[in-house]
Amino acid sequence: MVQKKLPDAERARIDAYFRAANYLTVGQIYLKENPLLRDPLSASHIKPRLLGHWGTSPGLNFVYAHLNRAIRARDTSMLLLVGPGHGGPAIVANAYLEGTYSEIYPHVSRDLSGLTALFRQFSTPGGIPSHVGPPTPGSIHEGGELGYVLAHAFGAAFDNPGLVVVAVVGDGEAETGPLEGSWKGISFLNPARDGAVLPILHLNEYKISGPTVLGRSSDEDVRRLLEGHGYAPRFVTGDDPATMHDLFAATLDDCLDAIDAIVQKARSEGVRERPRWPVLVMRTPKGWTGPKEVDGVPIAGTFRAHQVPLGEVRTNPAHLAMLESWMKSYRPEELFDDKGTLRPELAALPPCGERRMSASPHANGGLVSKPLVVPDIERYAIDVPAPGRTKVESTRRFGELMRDIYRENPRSFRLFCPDETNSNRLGAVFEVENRCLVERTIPTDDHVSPDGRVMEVLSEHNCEGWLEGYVLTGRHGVFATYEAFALIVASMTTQHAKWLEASNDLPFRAPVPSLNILLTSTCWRNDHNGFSHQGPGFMDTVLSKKGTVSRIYLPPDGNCLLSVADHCLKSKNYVNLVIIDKQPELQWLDLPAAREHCARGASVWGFATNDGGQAPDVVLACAGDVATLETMAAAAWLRKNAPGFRVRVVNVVDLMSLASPGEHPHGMPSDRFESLFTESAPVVFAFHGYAGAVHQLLHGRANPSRFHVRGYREEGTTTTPFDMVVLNKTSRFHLVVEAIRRAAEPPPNGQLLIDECHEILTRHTAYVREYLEDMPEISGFVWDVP
Ligand SMILES: Cc1ncc(C[n+]2csc(CCOP(=O)(O)OP(=O)(O)O)c2C)c(N)n1
Ligand SMILES: [Mg+2]
Repeated sequence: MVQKKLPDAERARIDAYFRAANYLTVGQIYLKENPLLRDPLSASHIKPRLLGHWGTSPGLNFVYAHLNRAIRARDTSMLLLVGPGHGGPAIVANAYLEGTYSEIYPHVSRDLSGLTALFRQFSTPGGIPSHVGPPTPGSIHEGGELGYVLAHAFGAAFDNPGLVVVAVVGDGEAETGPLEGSWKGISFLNPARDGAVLPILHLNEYKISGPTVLGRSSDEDVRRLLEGHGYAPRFVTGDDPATMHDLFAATLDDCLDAIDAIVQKARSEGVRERPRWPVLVMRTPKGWTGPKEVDGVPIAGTFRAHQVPLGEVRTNPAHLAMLESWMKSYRPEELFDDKGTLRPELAALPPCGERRMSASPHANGGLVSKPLVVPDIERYAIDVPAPGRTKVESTRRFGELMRDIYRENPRSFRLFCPDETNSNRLGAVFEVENRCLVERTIPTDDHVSPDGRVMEVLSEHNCEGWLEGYVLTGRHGVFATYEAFALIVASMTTQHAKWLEASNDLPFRAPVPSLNILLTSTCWRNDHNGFSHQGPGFMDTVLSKKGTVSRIYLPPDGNCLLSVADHCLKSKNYVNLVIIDKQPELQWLDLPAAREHCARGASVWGFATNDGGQAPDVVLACAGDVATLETMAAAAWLRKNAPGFRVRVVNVVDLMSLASPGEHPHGMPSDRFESLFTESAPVVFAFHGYAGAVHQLLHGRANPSRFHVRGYREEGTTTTPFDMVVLNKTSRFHLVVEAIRRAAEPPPNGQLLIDECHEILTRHTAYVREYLEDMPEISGFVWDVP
């Protein structure tokens, strides 16, 4: 049991600071003027709409004041991530008290007019949102969608050896799947080369209107749970601020001492086993220091404190009086001087400069980011002497590129993957890096070490969250995952995209490296698996995000993948989604042609086109590697069987190039769009994902009803590659039939060809069921058109 006491003067100062933060929190929620209550409070001072969360805020203010003390005492570089990000006014209050807020937003000055602006802007139109978010200095974590705070904290700590990342976890948040899974981060945190993560589990006993599991669990059960996760918990419980200041300060010191000891040991002796990292469990009442009872109903310490405890202050004089006395209970006259400026003895409590958590450069990762060194992709280029003749596993070359990126950027690049690095043909990275695991390893393990930087954890939430934390603090990485299971983190990616969208409007936020997601093991070629592994829907999530941040690439082959990867890895502030399968596939373009094609986003493949530069009878368009293969096979079949039929092949690698320029910055202007797709020719479009995505993008283009899109339509099982495209009516023969049917002038033998296609499809179905593999003329297809 820790018993150390703070000196009286220091305790009083911390308490005053805590009161100041609480005062500013309440003021933000309620007031639009009269910030220091120098006039008697009246209904006209109150905002018409009261929007915000009080309940979690005093706990956050308490933690913040104590972290400040510890930072000063120890000269620690600390980052604070707030899981219950709905406590936005608390974190804004602290950034204001530290001066950072006024440095970034000069109109929110450290005086009466600034206080008025601070209060007025909160949760109001044209102001700031109610949650911690991009506008909040010092934050990399919004905490709007609960569950990711620990994953982000570990991502921020990786390769950041001087940093302590404190992560406040709400007890409601602790009920989420992602949070429960993210305690495992310590099994991947190497104290010799990484920073530390100190979770503060805040048991205020409630979520919105009901109790929490851990809030109602005994200390003993909570202790056992956290010990089972590998931590050494310390408890701080109480509701009397004076006692709590002593207890919390001593316990925090104890935690930070434990972290120092772990780090020092690891750095002098090496890492032999997973350390037992501290975790601080804090039990304080929800809505601590706020109204105890309103209209005979208990508030503080209950779920009713979650949002706005006094709802009728504009209309109910009793409520108004309660608000006034509540705010005055913090004794603002002792905290702010005549001008409305924080008194100097309190302004001296937080650390200075970049040690202020609200001014940490790590929370504005673009400031500390160094450009990624990407070797010349020429080294990995696939030799393509003629298109469509040789098969190569495209992702293997990307793995080789990443191997050398690891070499060139040993402390600022990581690959995150749910244990599919090898299966996704990215295994070249193991030539230079091991899998990271800070647990027992045994001789039969393959490339596993506490020093490894290939982050394999079977949790898409952790992979995504770690990468988000890593890039938001300025480093670089890739998340590679099975296409179908990317949907598990569709919501996280959405939140990250929103973060970037909002950051784009904030000049103080320096651009951060992009979030790169590689989807492989795609729906079309999930050979070992089946229907459950066939789902291209993640693309639709990224498609719906703003053009300023979202990018989707469907490289048709390995050299295009290299070109796209080179671009994505060097880019900033985007969510880059790259989709390509890992299986051996025909290669179409040599590297110079691939570079040119990718730069254009979409182009006519002249070698596959026989329209002689004139209006074609049909355009065969494609996006995605398997879609490209089927399209090319359809073009070849038509060239052989209907030589006079003029076919143009258009390949789309940058999906967003299909959009109108007003919708997406990559959108092609109409003249270029029409130079590819013509104004009126029918277009048969073979697509990697669900057809609706292409239709959505084509909205506003000339004559969009001439586009006939074939894509994945929820048909599938464990079957042959060609059977998959047949089941989804996207096979080369389906494309041929569609082309002939849609053409204004079909070939003279059109009906015969259609009959023949149906006959081949019937034969295919019988063949695969009898021989359990694709017909040789299908699997052996190569581009042999003269
Ligand atoms: C994933 C997710 N589900 C639901 C919500 C709605 N929500 C907002 S706050 C809250 C309660 C949070 O409880 P807790 O984490 O204990 O925070 P605190 O008690 O400190 O407010 C909920 C359920 C959310 N923000 N995110
Ligand atoms: Mg709670």
